[in-house]
Amino acid sequence: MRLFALRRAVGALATVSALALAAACGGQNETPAPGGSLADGAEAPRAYGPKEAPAGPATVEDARAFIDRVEKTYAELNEAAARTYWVQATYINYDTNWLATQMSEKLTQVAVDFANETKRFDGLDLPADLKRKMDMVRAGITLPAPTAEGAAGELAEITTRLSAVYSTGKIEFEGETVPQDETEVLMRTLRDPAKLAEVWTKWREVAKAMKADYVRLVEIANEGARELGFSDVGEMWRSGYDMEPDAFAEEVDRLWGQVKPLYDELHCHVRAKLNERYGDAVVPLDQPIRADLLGNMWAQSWAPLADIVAPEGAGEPIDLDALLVEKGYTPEKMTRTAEAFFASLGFEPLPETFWERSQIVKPEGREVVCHASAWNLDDKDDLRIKMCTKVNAEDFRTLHHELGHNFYQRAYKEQSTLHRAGAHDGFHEAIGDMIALSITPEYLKQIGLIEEVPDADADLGLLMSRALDKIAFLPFGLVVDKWRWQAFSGALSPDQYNDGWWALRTQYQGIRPPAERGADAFDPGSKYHVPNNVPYMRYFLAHILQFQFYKAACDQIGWEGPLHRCSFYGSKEVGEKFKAMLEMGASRPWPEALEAFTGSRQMDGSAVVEYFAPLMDWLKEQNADRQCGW
Ligand code: X8Z
Ligand code: ZN
Repeated sequence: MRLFALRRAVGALATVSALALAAACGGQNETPAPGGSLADGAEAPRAYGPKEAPAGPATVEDARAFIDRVEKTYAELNEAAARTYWVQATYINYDTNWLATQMSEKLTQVAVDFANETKRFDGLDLPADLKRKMDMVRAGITLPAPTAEGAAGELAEITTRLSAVYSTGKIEFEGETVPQDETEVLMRTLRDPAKLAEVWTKWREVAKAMKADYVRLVEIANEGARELGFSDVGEMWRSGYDMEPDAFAEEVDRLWGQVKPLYDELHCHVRAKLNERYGDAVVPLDQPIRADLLGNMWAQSWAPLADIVAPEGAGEPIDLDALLVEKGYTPEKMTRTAEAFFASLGFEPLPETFWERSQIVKPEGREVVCHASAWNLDDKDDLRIKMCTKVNAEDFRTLHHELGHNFYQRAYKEQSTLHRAGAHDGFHEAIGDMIALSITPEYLKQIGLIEEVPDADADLGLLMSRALDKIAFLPFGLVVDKWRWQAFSGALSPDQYNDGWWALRTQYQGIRPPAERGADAFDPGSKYHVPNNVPYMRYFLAHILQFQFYKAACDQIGWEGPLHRCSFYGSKEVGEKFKAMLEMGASRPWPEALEAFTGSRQMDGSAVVEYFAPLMDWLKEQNADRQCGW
């Protein structure tokens, strides 16, 4: 659910930047509420709205007083909102949906009122810091509503409904009712193309019901964006990066250009190996790859294909899935292991309440949002994750990802309310992933998961596994919001939504649906972040940044070997510098935060290229006689 949101927040949904704090990652989340009576939907949300404008032109002092009021309001609202959304996400039912809808409506109204009030200060020559906060208040709402009576309420109902449809969606497969999170397991483990197509297609039946709501959501939120002076919601989303929105769109294309050659080689090799396995009829060599064959519901990570595409003679790849099971890891032990990595860098351990209050495994007997998220419910120390953890390598990495959000949230808690967020949202998504890049064989030996570090011959296998996860993701990370930007701008009309989605999927990822999609399909809705309104370009940026951070950390420890073998586990020196960047939160433009840790003010894909260089050489040899492309 989530509703509106201000965007700088951490991952997830909504809220005002400021508000945003509570949850990271996708969750429903975050945000604040008016003290008390959550259940009283009729209660005057406008109490938090604009005050009467004072007579005469606004002054810098007025602007400062306004921002103080905004920050104070959000600080108050955050906790009740976060607790409301937490309860709803961990126990979805009629009443918690009702509560979340009320909260969402109020928060949207508050945020939109404040955003509109910033117009009083247009044209004033404000100090840079105040100007930046003013921009955050104006542009930081993920889904604004127009001020018209009833609009925020309608939007809140829609977003709550979309979110619930996704998280409670189920399919019938081989006589069983399969919930959303288990459909993901089927896509990872099945190897029969007919069954894969069945699960893939049935999950997308669930999304069809979202289309009408989504069309209306776009209309309402665009109207809200226009009242605030943006051309549409997509432009608002692109304006949260300390640069012009058009420059941001060019920036992501520049970064994609740096890494695309790697994706093209990987695609070519994977298609050839799938062709060997499934034959020409299922995997023709001159066409995009069938999306359901790639080991993931959305073809966003292909890691489960490691055994099919592994370089021959590169030694047995480390099977982390099997090792975790063999060594008796539980979801809690996996979480404690991830925490221990952060502790090894000098971060304080997580509070006891984290262990008491988190949802680490899926509870029995009630509906929950399984998609992983990380929360700070009181903007102080009430840190939690919400996952439906299974004992496997993917969830082990996701636990590091989520704890990265939690440690970031705690690091910037002393900042002023509007600055309690990532330097930009891609930073927030990159922190835990950067740590997880240090899960090298050497590290696995240090923590007792393996006895012997495989020799260098095994490196190609390791790099292939990583590429199936990280390189395969890159174009997907671009496509989700390229599609939403087009939907919000009107470049795609509602009757073109699905074809436009597949045009982008084919153009960037080189994939196609297993069969023709019907006119009523709404395939973007099959991905959590669309019905939950979590902007997605942050993950593309994070997949670039995490390698940039990782390389900087490896430089700091004086690592001289191949980049992919570096682990900075245990380095207090890296920890100190990393903490310094995290503590900045959103207090400075992001290039300053990046510079503080890496020495560079530019996002840069060259660390990705360096990391995968040995694999790139190998892929080029493999592909030399193949016809690549689609
Ligand atoms: O949504 C997430 C996190 C929460 S912020 C689990 N991720 C994206 C996804 O699952 O699609 C992490 C990687 C990309
Ligand atoms: Zn995240």
